[in-house]
Amino acid sequence: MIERLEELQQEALQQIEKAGDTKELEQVRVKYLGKKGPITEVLRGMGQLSKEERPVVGQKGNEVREAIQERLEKKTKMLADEALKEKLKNETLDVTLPGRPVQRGAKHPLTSVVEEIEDIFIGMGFEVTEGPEVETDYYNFEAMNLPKDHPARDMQDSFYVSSDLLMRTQTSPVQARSMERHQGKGPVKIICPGKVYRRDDDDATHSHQFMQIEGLMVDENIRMSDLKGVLETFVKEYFGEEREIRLRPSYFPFTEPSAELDVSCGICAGEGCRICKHTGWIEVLGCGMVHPRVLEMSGFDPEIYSGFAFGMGVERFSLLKYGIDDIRHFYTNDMRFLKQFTRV
Ligand code: 2NL
Repeated sequence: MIERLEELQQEALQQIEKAGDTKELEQVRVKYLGKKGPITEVLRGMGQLSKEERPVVGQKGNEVREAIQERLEKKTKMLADEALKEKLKNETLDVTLPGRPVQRGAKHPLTSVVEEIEDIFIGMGFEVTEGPEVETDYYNFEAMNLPKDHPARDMQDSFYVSSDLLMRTQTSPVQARSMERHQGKGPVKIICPGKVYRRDDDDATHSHQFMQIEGLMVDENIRMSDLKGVLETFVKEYFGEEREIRLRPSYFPFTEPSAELDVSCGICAGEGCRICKHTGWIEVLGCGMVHPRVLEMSGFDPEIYSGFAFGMGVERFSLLKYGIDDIRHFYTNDMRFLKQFTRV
């Protein structure tokens, strides 16, 4: 029996040696150490042995079992080590390889200009207010003193979503909503930046979508001189202290009187050049005293309150500041264009 046990040990150890993976090792373990294995079977025959022989064979059985067990554990560990080494080898990282460059984002040139203009007006005590881009006919037109038959309300000129809803054509509705919230009590001192939409064929100077900033100041005793002072401060901060302004009479349905604001040309300093079309002046925004009907419709008594308002296209300010030649650059998302503004 001792010999048979030694034979089994040899066999088992050889098979452990040959095993290539943990699955094969497990098969060897079940085969030799399992309850139905040959070692158990040999030891079951111990009943026929004499009292003296029994402990000797029993001990041998245990030794064989332990030897197999020990070898199994060693081999298992060895296989695990090998697997780990292989895994690490496949995952080695060459830290000397050059890294992939990180793409840096940049502010869109329109965003920079909007933020800069906002900051100037915030400095004069204005608050920034925003509102929906899809507006009702009432806020977009009616509240701005544009009656139903007004040519500016032509279906051909705006993007209608339904008979009563359209993409706002200016940011004025934000101001009308704000005045309503004030419930007839001043002061109202806000600027409203945002996207506006008009049905227009796109070209170098027109876009069916553009950025507008409108401003509104309503209180008792607001006069044209307040309008002029605020806009002059704005122009000098944005374009430079040396620039002059000029107001020219104009017409808007929502202001009376209305005016266009011109800035002296920064290229020729008023001498006349290509940029100012030889006039010495560049038109930058429209403005005026808020029409009494507009004040009234939004809940302000025009006998007590008065106000001024203005509106400007942001693209124009950006074109002038950065010398961009085509408004379409702002919306075509050409990386070669956008990358030029990484440090602005
Ligand atoms: C332009 C001219 C303008 C206004 C916008 C306005 C707003 C209210 C009341 C009265 Cl709530 N007026 N906005 C006034 C004058 C001109 O925009 O050429 N924009 C691009």
